Amino acid sequence: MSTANDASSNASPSTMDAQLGEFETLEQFIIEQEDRFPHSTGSFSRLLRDIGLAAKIVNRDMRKAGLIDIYGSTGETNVQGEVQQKMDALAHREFVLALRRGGECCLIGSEEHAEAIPLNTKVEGGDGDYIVLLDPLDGSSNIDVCVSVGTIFSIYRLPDDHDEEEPTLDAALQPGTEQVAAGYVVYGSSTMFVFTTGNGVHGFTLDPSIGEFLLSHPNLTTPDTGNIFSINVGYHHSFQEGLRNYLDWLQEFDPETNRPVKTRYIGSFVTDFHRNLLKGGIYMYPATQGNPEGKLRLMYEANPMAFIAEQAGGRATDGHQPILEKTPEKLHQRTPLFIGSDQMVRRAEAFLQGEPERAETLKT
Ligand code: P6P
Repeated sequence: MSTANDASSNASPSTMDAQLGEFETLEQFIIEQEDRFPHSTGSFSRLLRDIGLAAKIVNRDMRKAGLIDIYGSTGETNVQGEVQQKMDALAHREFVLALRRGGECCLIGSEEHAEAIPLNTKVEGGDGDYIVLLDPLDGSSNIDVCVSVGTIFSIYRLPDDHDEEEPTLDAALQPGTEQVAAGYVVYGSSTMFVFTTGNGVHGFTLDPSIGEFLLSHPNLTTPDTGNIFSINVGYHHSFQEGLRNYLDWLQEFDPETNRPVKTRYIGSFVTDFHRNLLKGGIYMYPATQGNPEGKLRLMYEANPMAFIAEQAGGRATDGHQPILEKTPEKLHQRTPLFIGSDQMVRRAEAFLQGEPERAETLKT
């Protein structure tokens, strides 16, 4: 089975379209993986199918953003107090519809909805064993200026001691280590679906000509170090001293240790994360004056991306503890986030904890 990476570089565009049987579809891959997924009854495969369907619909509408009325804001503010973009509301609606119709999800937590959304899955004859937490469209303020954005999702099992017919929020408030799957969709120069179930990270590229996500990046791993750091340096005045020292270290001139390190920050977490995952790098959103707990949300941004980062050989921390081990208390709680290449995140931690000398044995 080839992947896009194997495709001949001199192939003409017409032959670059998938030939039947040349690539593995997302659905085929998930079904193949089923025997590696505990308690698999096909329900999980159908759940990922539902998420993939919603992503294709969001992708379709996003690619026409300048032609249909989805630029700009709805005039509402979401539970975060942020102006809701029209595309935020559309994406939220598509994912809720797909999950409700699919019947495998019993509870949704969404950035775009203050409360958890129970689905009467059991009552309507579905399996409904899964909980999905999601940021339907991260970075949506970038849509009006044609900058890549993304969807992030996290999947948990409904705990056995919870009412299947009336699941409540506390069933969703599980530490990141309990995730059964996590993934993101990046709507960029191409549209990719990247996910893990704890057996490595796998990337699928959408072939719009057949409407299928095709396996293009099997067993994705991230370099253990890199030469990119992503942070909004505009908040430098409010960074803690250890972080300022780390940023100064990254920008010192020392060719022997591959410094200065480049900065790349486009204000779209999924896109910054995806680039750093493939090339090596670190994304940081620390506590700031405006966001004293950090800006990124634990349950549907930090946790799913931390699961992916760790499965790809990277690392994710709040500066003091692994993201996945944090005990959640609220659906929309925020956390400081340092995520990416293992050696870069470890060095950041050493500086943040006031022990920069601890980093001397680390790769740059
Ligand atoms: P700032 C988008 O709103 C987002 O949640 C992330 O996608 C992005 O990395 C960050 O916020 C940008 O925030 O404060 O740098 O504009």
